[in-house]
Amino acid sequence: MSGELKKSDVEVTILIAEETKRQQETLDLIPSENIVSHAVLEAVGSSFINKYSEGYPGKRYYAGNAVADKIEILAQERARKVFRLGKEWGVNVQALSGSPANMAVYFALLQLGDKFMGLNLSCGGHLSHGDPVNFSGRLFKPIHYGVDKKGLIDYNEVHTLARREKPKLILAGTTAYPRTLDFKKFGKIAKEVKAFFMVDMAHIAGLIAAGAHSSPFPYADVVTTTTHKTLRGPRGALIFARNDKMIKVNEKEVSIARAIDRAVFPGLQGGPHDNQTAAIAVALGEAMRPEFKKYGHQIVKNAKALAHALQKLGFQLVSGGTDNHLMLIDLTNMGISGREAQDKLEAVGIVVNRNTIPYDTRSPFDPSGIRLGTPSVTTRGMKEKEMKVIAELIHEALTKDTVSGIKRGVKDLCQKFRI
Ligand code: DSN
Repeated sequence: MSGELKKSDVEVTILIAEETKRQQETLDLIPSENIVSHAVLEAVGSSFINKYSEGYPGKRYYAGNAVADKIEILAQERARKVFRLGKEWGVNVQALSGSPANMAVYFALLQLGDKFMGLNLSCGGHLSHGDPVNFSGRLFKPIHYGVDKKGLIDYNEVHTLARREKPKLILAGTTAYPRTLDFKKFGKIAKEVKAFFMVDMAHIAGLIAAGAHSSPFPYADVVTTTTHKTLRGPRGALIFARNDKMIKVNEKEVSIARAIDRAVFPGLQGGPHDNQTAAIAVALGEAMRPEFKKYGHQIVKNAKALAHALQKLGFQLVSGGTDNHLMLIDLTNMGISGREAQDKLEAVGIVVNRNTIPYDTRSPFDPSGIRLGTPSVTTRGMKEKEMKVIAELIHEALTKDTVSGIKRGVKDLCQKFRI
C-alpha cells in the first residue's frame, strides 16, 4: 500500500489493513469471489479514475479523451482475443457490473412487458434473470424453467416452455448450478421459436476463456459477463453482441451490438469508469497467458476433488457432484441449516455462502444449503491434495464442538498459500 493513504487517512488505512488480513487468514470458498493481481489493483487506482468519457471511442462528449479511447479499444480487442472472437462481435466494456449489463440487454432487445425465459433463482439462476423482487421480474414477463429431481436443467422442459410461451429472448446463465450448460441445445431451441439467445456467463467466463467449459459464442446473439469472478479481474462487466445481426429500433435497422451500446449509454448510464476499463484490460491480458489456461483447468480439477472428498465424508451434493468451479451442499441430512453452517465455518476461518437448494422448503435467508467454489483457493496455488484437507476441515467444523485443531488447519493452509 502506498504511504500516502497512511499519511492522510488513518481510519481507512486501518480498515484496509484489517480486510487484507481477513482475506490472508481465511479460506475463501465463495465461488463468485477471487483474488486479483497487484497489476489489476494498480490499474484500478490509476489516473484514469479522474476522467469523464461519456460516449464511445471517437464519439465522446468531453474533450481530453484520446487516451481513454485507446484504453477502451485495447480492452475490447483483448476481450475478443480471450474468447477467440472476430469482428462480427461487438464488445461493450462500459456496463458497471453484471445486473446493469443484463439490464442493458433487456432494454435494447425487449419492450416493457415482453416475455423472456431464464433459470429460476432457487434452481441456480440470478436475481436479474427475472426474479419477482428484481427490476427484471417487475418490468418484463419472466417465464422460468427449473431443474429436475437430480438437480439438472431439463432441456425438454425448456423446449416445451419455449414453444408454448414464445418468449422474445431465452437466457442461459447461472450462479449456483454445478454442471456444464449445453449452449448448443439452448441455441437450437431459441432459433426454433425465433427468440434472441442470450448467455450470462458471469460465473464461468474464466473457465470458458481457459477452454475448461464449452463456449457459448457459436450459438448466442448476446453474451454478458462480470469481470471479477473466475475471470479474475476488477469489478465490472462485458457485453458481447453480434455486429452482423440486425434489429429495428425506431423504424431504423441497427445491429444488436449498436442497440446495446445505445442502451448502456445514453440509455442507462453516464460516463464509464475508465479506471475499471484499464483494469479489465490488464485482467484480459493476464487471461491470454498460458498460465491462465492452466488456472482455469485447475479450478475444475480442484472443485471435483473437493466435491469427491466431501461426498466420501457423507455430504450430499446437489446433482451428485460438479463439472465446473462450484458445488452446492444439501445439508438436510446433517441436521443443520445453511445459515448455521455458514456461521460455524466462518468461526474457523472458512468463508462460504448459504444458498437455497432446488425446491428448498426453507427461506433464502436461512436455506438448506451452502455453496462452495474453488476460484480463490486455486489462485492461491492450492491443488487436489489441499482440497482433501479443506473437505476434512469443513466436516470437522460442522460435526465437532472443539474448533482449535480446525483453526490451526486453516491457519497452516493460509500460511503455506499466501495472498
Ligand atoms: N453475487 C453473485 C454471486 O455470488 O453469484 C451473483 O451476482
